[in-house]
Amino acid sequence: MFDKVLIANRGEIALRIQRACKELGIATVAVHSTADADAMHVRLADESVCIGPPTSSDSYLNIPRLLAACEITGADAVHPGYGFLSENARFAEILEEHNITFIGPTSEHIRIMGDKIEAKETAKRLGIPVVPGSDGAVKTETEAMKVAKSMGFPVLIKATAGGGGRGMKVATSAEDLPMAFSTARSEAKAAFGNDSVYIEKYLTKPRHIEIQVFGDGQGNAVHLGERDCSLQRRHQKVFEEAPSPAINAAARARIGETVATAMQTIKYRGAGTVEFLYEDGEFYFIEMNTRIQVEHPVTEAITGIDLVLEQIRVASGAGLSFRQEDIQFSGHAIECRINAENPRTFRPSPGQITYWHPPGGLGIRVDSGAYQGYRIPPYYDSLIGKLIVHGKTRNECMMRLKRALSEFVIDGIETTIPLFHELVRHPDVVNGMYDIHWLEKYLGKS
Ligand code: MV4
Repeated sequence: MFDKVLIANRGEIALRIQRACKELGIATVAVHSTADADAMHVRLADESVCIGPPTSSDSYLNIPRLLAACEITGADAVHPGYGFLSENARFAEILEEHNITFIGPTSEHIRIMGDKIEAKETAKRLGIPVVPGSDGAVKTETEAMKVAKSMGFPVLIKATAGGGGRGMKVATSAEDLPMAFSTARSEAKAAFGNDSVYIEKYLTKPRHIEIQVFGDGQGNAVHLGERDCSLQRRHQKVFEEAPSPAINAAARARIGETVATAMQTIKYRGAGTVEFLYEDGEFYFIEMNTRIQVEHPVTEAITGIDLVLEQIRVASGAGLSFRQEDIQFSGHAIECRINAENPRTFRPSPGQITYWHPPGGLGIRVDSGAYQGYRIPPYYDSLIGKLIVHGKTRNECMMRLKRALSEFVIDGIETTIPLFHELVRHPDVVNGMYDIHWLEKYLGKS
């Protein structure tokens, strides 16, 4: 096992990773920007290194500075968390070149999944169902028109280097296509420095359902069920739950086994998430994330497995501590992302938390780096905490969530808590009847 892990991240996930390290008896190194000197992840770490100014590119994204922090502290592994350098294949490669373990998949798997065409081709070859679409990149408008007409409108033009919803354009009809195609290309070029695009049949009312996977890098791999993350705004997830209200045990086992088998074939290592759109009873692969995700605690709640601890174990070569048949799904879990934002406009609301009272009691978990008196800096994402609630049934989980939300007090800044009070009372949310467009429609109406 590692002696010392450097955590190349901030906020609640840095704390989450520290907790796993502590339980494994591993010393922790926090890195931070000057804006995060008072952050909880710095206070609780065994050691800390200031790596630069607030701007992420000069601190949390700065590879030379992170390497220097590893060298100074003698860390033998790095956990990247989510965001920042977590899906940077070059970072993983550089660490390995310096004999520091990257706690994550191989740089090659990160690279493949970062290229959305390669990811989709890989998925298809492995027997994972994919969205009908072009065979790879589409280079000309003529070709785009041919592909679109053969599968029928509407179609969606996606950036090969995109992901997470950036660089997509819908074409409703043949008249729309030339404009959508050229806009998609120029936006892709501007955003990613790469104008490669591909085309898919546009699914109009899907749910976003993702499968959590785990591999040991030796050909053993399992699935840990799904999370339904359909409630999103501008590609930011807001509310996630497991299991999905839309699928049954048979559908779960079928897609889960397909994905687990695929991960065995490629000898995937560590935690991964395979994202699907789910419409009319069918799953369609869209992308794979090669990192731990924000919403991983809902899977932890229903499986009892510590996913971050397992990432560290696997990276150290200890292997998976469970087999597929050991995984039992129990009850229902929901996560609400508490952002420092106005709950209607979503305008960020950085500043000092003058009062902080998190909820407690059976089935409640709060993952947060915030505390009373903490000043939320304006430089990073506005996630200040996650409320994760577990219950025996979805109904018990919802009742418990309402209760927990009513206990949660955060003063001094605006938060998204009032939005959750509304959502847990809306019949469509109560009944699990929502798709990926539901939340934006709701916010537009109210
Ligand atoms: C789609 C789609 C409909 N049809 N692909 C957006 C994020 C990126 N991961 C893929 N996305 C979508 N791909 C086809 N063929 C609709 C979306 C989409 C979406 C997906 C998941 C969650 C929220 C979304 C919001 C808008 C669009």
